[in-house]
Amino acid sequence: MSTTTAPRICPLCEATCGLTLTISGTRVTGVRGDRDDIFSRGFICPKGASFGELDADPDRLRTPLVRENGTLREAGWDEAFDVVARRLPPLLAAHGPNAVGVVLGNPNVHTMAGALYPPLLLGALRTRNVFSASTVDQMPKHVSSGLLFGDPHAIPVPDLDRTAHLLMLGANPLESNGSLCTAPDFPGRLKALRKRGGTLTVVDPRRTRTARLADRHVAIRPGTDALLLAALAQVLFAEDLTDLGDLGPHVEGVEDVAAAVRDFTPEAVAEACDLEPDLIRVMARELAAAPSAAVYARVGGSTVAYGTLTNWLVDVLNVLTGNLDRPGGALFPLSATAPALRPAGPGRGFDLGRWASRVSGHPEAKGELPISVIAEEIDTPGEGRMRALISIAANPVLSAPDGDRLDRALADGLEFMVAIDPYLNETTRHADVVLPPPPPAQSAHFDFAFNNFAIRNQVRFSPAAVPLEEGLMSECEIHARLILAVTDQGLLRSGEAESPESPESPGRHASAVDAVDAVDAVDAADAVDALAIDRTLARAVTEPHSPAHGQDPAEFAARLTGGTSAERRLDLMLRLGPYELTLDQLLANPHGIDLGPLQPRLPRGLKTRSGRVELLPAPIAADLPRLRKALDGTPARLVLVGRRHLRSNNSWLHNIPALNRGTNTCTLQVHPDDAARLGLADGAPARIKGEGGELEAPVEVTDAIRRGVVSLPHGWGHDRPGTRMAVAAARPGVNVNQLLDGTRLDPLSGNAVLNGFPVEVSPVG
Ligand SMILES: Nc1nc2c(c(=O)[nH]1)N[C@H]1C(S)=C(S)[C@@H](COP(=O)(O)OP(=O)(O)OC[C@H]3O[C@@H](n4cnc5c(=O)[nH]c(N)nc54)[C@H](O)[C@@H]3O)O[C@H]1N2
Ligand SMILES: Nc1nc2c(c(=O)[nH]1)N[C@H]1C(S)=C(S)[C@@H](COP(=O)(O)OP(=O)(O)OC[C@H]3O[C@@H](n4cnc5c(=O)[nH]c(N)nc54)[C@H](O)[C@@H]3O)O[C@H]1N2
Ligand code: SF4
Ligand SMILES: [Mo]
Repeated sequence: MSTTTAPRICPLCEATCGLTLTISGTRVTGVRGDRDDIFSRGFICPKGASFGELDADPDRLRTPLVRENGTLREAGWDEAFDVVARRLPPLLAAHGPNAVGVVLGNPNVHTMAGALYPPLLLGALRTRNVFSASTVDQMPKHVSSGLLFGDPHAIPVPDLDRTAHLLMLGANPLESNGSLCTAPDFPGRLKALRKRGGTLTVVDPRRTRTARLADRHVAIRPGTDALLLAALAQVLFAEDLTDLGDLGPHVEGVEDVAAAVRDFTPEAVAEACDLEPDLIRVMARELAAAPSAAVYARVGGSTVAYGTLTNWLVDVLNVLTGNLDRPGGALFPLSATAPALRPAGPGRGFDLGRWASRVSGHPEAKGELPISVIAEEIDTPGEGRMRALISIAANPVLSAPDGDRLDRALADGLEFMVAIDPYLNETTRHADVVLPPPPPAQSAHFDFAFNNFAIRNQVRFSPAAVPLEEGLMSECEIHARLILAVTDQGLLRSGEAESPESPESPGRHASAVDAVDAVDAVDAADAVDALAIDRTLARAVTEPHSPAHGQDPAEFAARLTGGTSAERRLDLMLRLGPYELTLDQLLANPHGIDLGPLQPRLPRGLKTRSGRVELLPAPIAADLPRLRKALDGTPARLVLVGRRHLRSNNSWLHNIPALNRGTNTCTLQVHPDDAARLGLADGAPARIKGEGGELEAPVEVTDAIRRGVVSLPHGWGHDRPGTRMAVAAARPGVNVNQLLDGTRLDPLSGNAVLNGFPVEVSPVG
């Protein structure tokens, strides 16, 4: 058997490391970091190293499943899509577009299919019941950016390699490898920051591996980062330390922010945050004095009660210290597939709450409703009830609050469910049709999403490393055929749709498809992609700042190359992008093309109505009184926070033996003083009670967590029947999200509060 190697970008976290796969025949037999990769330079972590095991997981579905008389059985592809075409369109015809919900999970930002097709699906369906992992993750950042910059996809990232001072809140990149900050070898880059004389401050209720690397660890009380950041801003104003630098002329509302944070003095927030006022002053002065600095917050600053305010304050501080949009500060990446930057000038602005969820009236954000409300939209009777669900790469039974209720709703309340997913898990076991994508080595890869968050502009493409196995279907083809099946191969109505966790998504190029004649099933992707290309080009040729401006669309389309129609869409986006690259150029550079360090770009790209950075947007001002109230509240005695482990990936890598062995990581971390107070012994089981339910988990006594806080990781709870993940089921752990009832949301973004919620803990027995 011949042995070859192939480069492949790792799809398992946001770091997007280049891997070198060793391939024997059609199997991945070895993996190492690609030393020639222009961005990752050989870095690899244990997850990337298990790519081969993941690719060959025997529990991976290799044929579609179709429900018959209550049980799932294997079926052919045509049959599976026929079932969808027979069941879903009549439901929509009878009950209207909102009768179907779409839930898009995290891996959609790690596949080409997940970037290219959901915008088309949503545009065709026109349902308001759109949910994604964004509302258990970074929706507060999108809302903050939408309000500040007019563009929810414009997310500044810390200039990790050049900054002199990094203030990091609620992030643990030594385990997560980074998020909304794509930086292969994040640990090495943090060490390099310190080595060049820079300073790192980590704010986290736990002394994480990242905190241990820092110059200063600030063990804040969970959920109070917005207060700390408001106090930092207050000190900057009070001590006359603000200096907006070159950005000054492009910012409005600075005085309004000064007035808005006036009450949040270090003394006022000290008790709520449980931090010394002097420390807060020192932090503010350091931030102002640093030659360059970046403030950066992630999951612990987002999945909290004041998530949008926290994310807004992060960028307010970057602006006030002159660090937004300058080297060494926080800059906007410019990806090779981003639409060409619009020139400076007033834009359309960003609106929230254009509609609301049916049952609880939660406002939409970025076209999505909170993932926490899926269950109630299914199990609450009445006009407009959700009767069908399309689940793509999502496992909300574990990843969203109150999985038990969602589990029941999926089982009893739906008339039809279809899932695109390689596993039969806690969520997909409820589907009537499961459509499994091929293992990753059989798919081409391009990071449409993460290049928008990369700390260096660069671009890399991996063709499929091994050919598609007999009987499997490419995930692009699956998506395209699903679109045709749910629309009954008929009219795909035109319309804009935004895609989740997928900034600069292809949806903005190819948001709409007009009409599809009945197509031969085999050519579904070709037909859908051809329409997407036509649509995109029809618009691009009329746009003055597009590279296609004034050209003949048919001639432009004829130049596109690529082994598949999805790759031709990629080629189109590259050609229309800011660097005017081509897919051929990417293929000629298998280890990537470096496009240089991040560059300042403002005021270009701003889309606010004023054409400036609007520092105190009205919805933020309206939410600040809620934060002010937190100054006087009595903190809960015990709150829970989450954590991630290097060998995990949300709920779905627990089935890989190499990543799920050794000591149990699904433990409840408790500070020794709390353990003594509550009568908890190391290793003994504890009962944890929250608003949504109770759990039992073994106690891990550790002083790495602050007093008054306990921690349990998420993504566990693999003990439900009817799944097909044997390794995970043998070490199930418990689902931390069962402690929540789904009612705690950040009001502006609809993001679930997953950190800093009250619990009671007691010994078992
Ligand atoms: N190994 C691994 N890597 C992953 C993932 C994974 O599951 N496993 N998931 C991927 C995904 S989807 C994402 S979004 C990223 C997330 O990437 P990160 O945000 O870096 O990851 P977390 O480990 O969730 O870090 C959140 C930190 O916030 C702290 N925290 C909790 N509450 C608060 C609070 O109120 N204030 C402050 N200041 N801190 C708080 C927690 O103790 C924790 O250390 O990781 C990605 N990478
Ligand atoms: N308590 C608590 N809850 C959390 C978090 C937390 O920190 N604390 N973190 C939240 C965050 S940041 C996130 S992003 C969400 C994640 O929430 P989800 O996206 O719902 O959960 P995942 O566990 O990532 O599930 C991914 C699903 O995609 C499937 N999958 C894997 N690869 C592919 C593929 O290539 N194609 C397709 N079609 N499917 C694939 C998997 O089998 C699995 O079913 O969880 C959130 N939940
Ligand atoms: S750090 Fe992330 S991208 Fe890099 S090898 Fe590990 S899982 Fe893959
Ligand atoms: Mo996430």
